Amino acid sequence: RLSGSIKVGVLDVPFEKGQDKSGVEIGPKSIREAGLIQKLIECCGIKDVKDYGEVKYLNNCVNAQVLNMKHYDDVISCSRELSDQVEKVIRDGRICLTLGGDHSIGIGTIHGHMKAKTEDLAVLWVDAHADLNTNRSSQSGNIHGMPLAVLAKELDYYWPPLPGADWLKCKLSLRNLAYIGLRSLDPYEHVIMHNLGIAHFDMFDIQRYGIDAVVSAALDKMDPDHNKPIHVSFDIDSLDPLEAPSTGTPVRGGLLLREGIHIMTAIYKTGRLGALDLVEVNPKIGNQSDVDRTVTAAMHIILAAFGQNRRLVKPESNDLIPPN
Ligand code: 4U7
Ligand code: MN
Ligand code: MN
Ligand code: MN
Repeated sequence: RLSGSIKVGVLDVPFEKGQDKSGVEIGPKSIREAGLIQKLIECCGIKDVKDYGEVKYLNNCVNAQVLNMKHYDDVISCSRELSDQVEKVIRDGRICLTLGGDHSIGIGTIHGHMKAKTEDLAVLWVDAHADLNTNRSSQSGNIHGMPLAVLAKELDYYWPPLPGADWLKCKLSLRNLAYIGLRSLDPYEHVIMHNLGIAHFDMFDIQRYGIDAVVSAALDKMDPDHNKPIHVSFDIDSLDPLEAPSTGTPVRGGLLLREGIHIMTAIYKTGRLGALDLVEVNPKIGNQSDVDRTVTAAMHIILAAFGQNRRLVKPESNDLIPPN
């Protein structure tokens, strides 16, 4: 089994300040309590899972403010610490699994991954949203809608000076980015996406071509030579709200869990997954059954990324005789 030799490091980021709703900070705890680490061992056959615990940060730029970026000082302080932690996990020879928290944490995880390996990462962003707003295009001021614009080399020029962000040195080339699951873009995000030619596969593409063809095409676009380390940032709101209701910005008409699992299985099979973020699970939204459904969906997504096999395989022995 391939996954036997994989080493994993798990990092919690109970961070909520990239958006307005309370509860997303307990997302990591809810996924852990559903048995994450044990399942990685039992369902994926991973022998080496190391728990790196919670990312804690000090707000070390309390006075820093940027127009239309809510809680900028907290986001930038947390991102910096997270970037260092992710770098450490990957330098330890592990695939870094980061549990959010809201999607502003993508700034820190991708930056840390680039520091540990190379700026030439392939990034797959699975989301209902593009998270490509700058402070000027954003209609909400919520930074969880901005992480890719913060990281993008090609958008550097659109930003005012960002105080306390001198550490943010690595930048992502948007040619290395592909989206799956998009269905709610702000007008300016769609303009940028088309002007810069960013690879994106929306729900229409999935319906028309099927999820298997869409993941292959996404992999080809973001990594034509199939040799880059892969970073997957999975926003649980990419799934249909019937599959994952407990999230802050649900959009109907989304991915089936089955499709989400297929994406992650395809990524696993590349053997090049370097880091996975699972974000935006909010256990304070909906009733207990909504929360359970959302958390188990997140679990299936994670386990597929680490090699859980859901195919029916031929039993090894014929000894089992059906009961009369
Ligand atoms: B998420 C939004 F306006 N685009 O910028 C914004 F629609 O990480 C939503 O993908 C962002 O969940 C959603 O606030 C951020 C809005
Ligand atoms: Mn997102
Ligand atoms: Mn989203
Ligand atoms: Mn388009």
